[in-house]
Order: sequence, then structure tokens, then C-alpha cells
Amino acid sequence: MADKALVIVPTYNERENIARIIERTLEQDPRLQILVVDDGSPDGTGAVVDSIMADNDRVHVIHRASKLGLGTAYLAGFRWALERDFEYVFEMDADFSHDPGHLPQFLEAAADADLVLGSRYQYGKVTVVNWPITRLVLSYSANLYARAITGLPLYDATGGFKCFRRRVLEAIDLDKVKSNGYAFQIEMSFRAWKRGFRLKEIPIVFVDRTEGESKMSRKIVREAVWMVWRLRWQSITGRL
Ligand SMILES: Nc1nc2c(ncn2[C@@H]2O[C@H](COP(=O)(O)OP(=O)(O)OP(=O)(O)O)[C@@H](O)[C@H]2O)c(=O)[nH]1
Ligand SMILES: [Mg+2]
Repeated sequence: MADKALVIVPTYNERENIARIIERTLEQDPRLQILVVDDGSPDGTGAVVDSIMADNDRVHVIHRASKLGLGTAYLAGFRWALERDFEYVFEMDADFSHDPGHLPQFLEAAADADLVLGSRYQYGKVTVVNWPITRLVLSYSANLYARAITGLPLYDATGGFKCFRRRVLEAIDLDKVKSNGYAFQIEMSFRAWKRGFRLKEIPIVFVDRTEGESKMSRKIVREAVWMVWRLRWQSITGRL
């Protein structure tokens, strides 16, 4: 069979979403498998995954003891994928903001790209549904800012729906990746771009979550504000 693909889904209290997101993901393409990285969700998300796994060998889980953040969850997932024979490695949220229906478009785009990014702002067209205007303005400005400071040629650098070719994850020194929130997305793309990999954005429709609670925080936003300067500095001084 053709190259295997792994969709990594970090979860913290996503009990209402997790079973459906697994089902909707796997039905998109026979090459797809899913790895849930659950941080000991108090609502029992991890146990739901365990029971689904019991009779589906395309479903995998990493249980972590406590809420350690999105970035380290993905790093754990990347390492897990690299220890196995996956050619495509996805990042996707559990809350249906990222529609699994887009997964086949990513796979198609990845045929001639190294990192495919789902974009909410491609060519300046906003494809976000149901966000309060304040959140949209924050996210859009954060992207203008990130682009200005880092030079990353992306309309949407903070989005978290993306597909890495294996070679990109192999080339990046994962131990050096320090950010954990939205900055994590910028940092991974920046490192890929600086190593000369081909980045490609595809438009996605991003829908605000309807189930479960947001984990967005001021701390995550603050981290992104200074991290772009750190990346720029490291890049100039050759320490990236
Ligand atoms: N494992 C793990 N997953 C997390 C953590 N924080 C958030 N997540 C998951 O990461 C994904 C994105 O988090 P969200 O809370 O949706 O963040 P967001 O999309 O910026 O905000 P909302 O959509 O408004 O909730 C979801 O699947 C969360 O369950 C964490 O510390 N650990
Ligand atoms: Mg979300």
C-alpha cells in the first residue's frame, strides 16, 4: 500500500468530540491512522480512546500524566511517528475547528510540498466561521506581526492544521523546539522554511468549537509575541 499517514491529535478534556473526530478522520483515506496525545484529561477522554483502540488497530494513544501543553504533546507525537514508518504526519485539533474532510486535500498537496499548511487567511480572504470579531482581529494581527518579524511567507503562520513530510521532522532538531502554544506553530514552520523545505498553504474553513472548552490563554499569546524575536535572532546568529 502507498505511504502511511499519521494524524496526531492532542487532547485535553475533549470527551464530547474525540469519538467522532476519530471516526471522521479514519473514513477520509485508508492510509490514515490516528495518534491521540491525551494529557490525563479529567473528563476521561483518554479512557474513551482506550476503548476505541481495543478494536481498531489504526488508533493509537499516548497518555501523559498532566497538562503539559500543546507543543510538547506534538513533539511526543512526532517522535512516536519517526520511530515508525509514517511518511505523512499531521497536526489536527480535536474540537472540529479543523474539518477532517480537508485531510485528502492535504495529502494531495503534499505530493509536491514538504509542509502543507491549512490557511484561514489565504490571499487575505478570511475563512473563519463563528469567531467573535475580537478573536479574529487578534489572530489576524498576530499573523501580520509574525510575518513581519520572521519573514515567513505565510498568510496563516499560527494555524495548527498541517501536514509534514517525514523528511522535515527528521531534519528539525526537535530538542531545540521550545515554544508550546501558538508560537509552536510558527516555530515549526520557521525551522522547516529555514532549512529550505517547500511550504504550501491550502485554504481551509475553520469553524469555532461548539463542544468542550477553550484552552486559549494570555500566556499563550505572550509567548508568541516574544518567540518570533527569538527565532529571528537565532536565525541571524546561525543558532537555529
Ligand atoms: N495534550 C494536550 N492537548 C491540549 C493542550 N491544550 C490544548 N490541547 C488540545 O489542543 C487542541 C487545540 O486546543 P484548543 O483549546 O481548541 O485551542 P484553540 O483552538 O486555540 O481554542 P478554542 O478553539 O477556542 O478552544 C485541542 O484538541 C485541545 O484539546 C495540552 O496542554 N495538552
Ligand atoms: Mg480549538
